[in-house]
Order: sequence, then C-alpha cells, then structure tokens
Amino acid sequence: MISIFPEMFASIINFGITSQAIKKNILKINFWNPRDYSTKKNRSIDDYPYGGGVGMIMKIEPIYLAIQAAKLFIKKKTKVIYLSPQGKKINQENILNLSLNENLILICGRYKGIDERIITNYVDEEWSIGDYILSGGELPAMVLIDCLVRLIPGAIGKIQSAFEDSFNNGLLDHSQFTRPKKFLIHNVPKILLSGNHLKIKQWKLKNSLEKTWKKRPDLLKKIKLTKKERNILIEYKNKHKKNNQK
Ligand code: 4GS
Repeated sequence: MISIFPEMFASIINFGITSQAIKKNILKINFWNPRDYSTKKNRSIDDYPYGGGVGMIMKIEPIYLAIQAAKLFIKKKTKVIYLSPQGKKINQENILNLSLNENLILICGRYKGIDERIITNYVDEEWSIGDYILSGGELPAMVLIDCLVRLIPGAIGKIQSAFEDSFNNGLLDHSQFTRPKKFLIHNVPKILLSGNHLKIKQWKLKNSLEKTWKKRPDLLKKIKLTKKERNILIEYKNKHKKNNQK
C-alpha cells in the first residue's frame, strides 16, 4: 500500500473478515509512505501544478521511490494499481481476475491527483470504484481489499458463500430470511420452511430472476440466461403486466 495516511487502514486491519484474514496469515498489508521518500526537509510530497490551476499535485519522486521500495520488498513481479476516477469502473468480474494476483501494489492518491508520469510509466492498471470524487484513494483501496479478501480460500467460513453471493452468476442474490417465522404480520415465504429442497431451489432461482429484473434490469442485458430462466422471467413479466392493468 502506498499512502500518506496508513493509519486510515485501521478500519479494515482491526475489524471483520479482513482482520481475521490477517490473523490467519492469509492476508498481509504493508505500507510505504511517500513522505518517507520525500527529498524535502519538511517531508512535503505535493507541489503546485505546472501550467497553473487550483489544487496541489502529488510529486513524482516520493511515489516513484515508494513503488521501488515496495517492489524490492516483494521481490516478485507485481502489478501496480492506481485507484482513480479515471480508471475503469470496477465490478465483481474484475475483482475475480485481480484476485488471481498473489501480490498487488496499490497507490492511494490525495489532493488533485498524482503526477501523470507515474501513471504512464509505472502504473499497470487504473481502477475506479465509481463516478464520484473522493478526497483520497485510501477508501477505494480499502474497498478493493475488502472485496479481494473474501475470495481468498479460508477467509470466510464457507467458500460457498463467496460464490453464491450477488453477482457471482450475474444475478442479484435471492431474498434472505431468518427467525422468527412471523414478526408482527410479516411472514417468511412458506416454501422456505417446507424442507422441500427442489421446491426451495426453484423458488430461489425465480426470486433471483424477478429481483434482478425489478431492481437491476441492466444486469440482465449482460448475461446469457438458460431457456428455463428465460421462461421463468417471461411468466413473471406477464403476471406483472396483468397486475398493472387491473
Ligand atoms: C476515486 C474513485 C477517487 C480523486 C482521490 C481526486 C483524490 C480521488 N478513486 N475511485 N483525488 N472514485 N479518487 O475519487 O477511485
């Protein structure tokens, strides 16, 4: 991790799955602070932009030296990633691909960003967590680590859960319920209490498809449905239409 605010990472290091993964020695996060590589007495790492304009830019040298130090420490060929709104918007499929890397070097920018020469010459991939402007790359880096850690074998209780979750088949997860069976007037769908595994499986698929169609129709355009899935959806859409006509 290349960041001038390593303390921010306490929130993933000390809590939840990420903290457990560190304790289990299946995740390790190391820090290189550009300030430690500043050539200035006051440890400054930013400067005014050439050509004028508002805001400060992170200087090339401290980040360059931090990357070199990280690479020297890791010893193996390692991808350098810069988190920025200019990057490709990251999704679960990209995360799955990134999880194939044993090591990653993540650069967290601050201020108006980093000297472009870092990006063109020393960054392998630029990823964004969404179309909005944050004040630093630390939160995006933590988002990325949190997503990646779930895919490390042994990080979550059941490997199944990582793969059955929303998005892993391109559809939203089906609705979930837990005890009690009845709260006030609100009941849990009867099928889920029936113990009929085949019926339950069918219900989950149907629920998943309906939910995706209602809440995230954009996801359906990206995947190829089986004939059975298409028929479930057609039936649901017809029912939906009828109800709307009433
Ligand atoms: C994002 C983002 C971001 C951009 C960092 C302005 C400070 C800031 N990084 N996805 N400089 N969205 N970065 O907003 O990754």
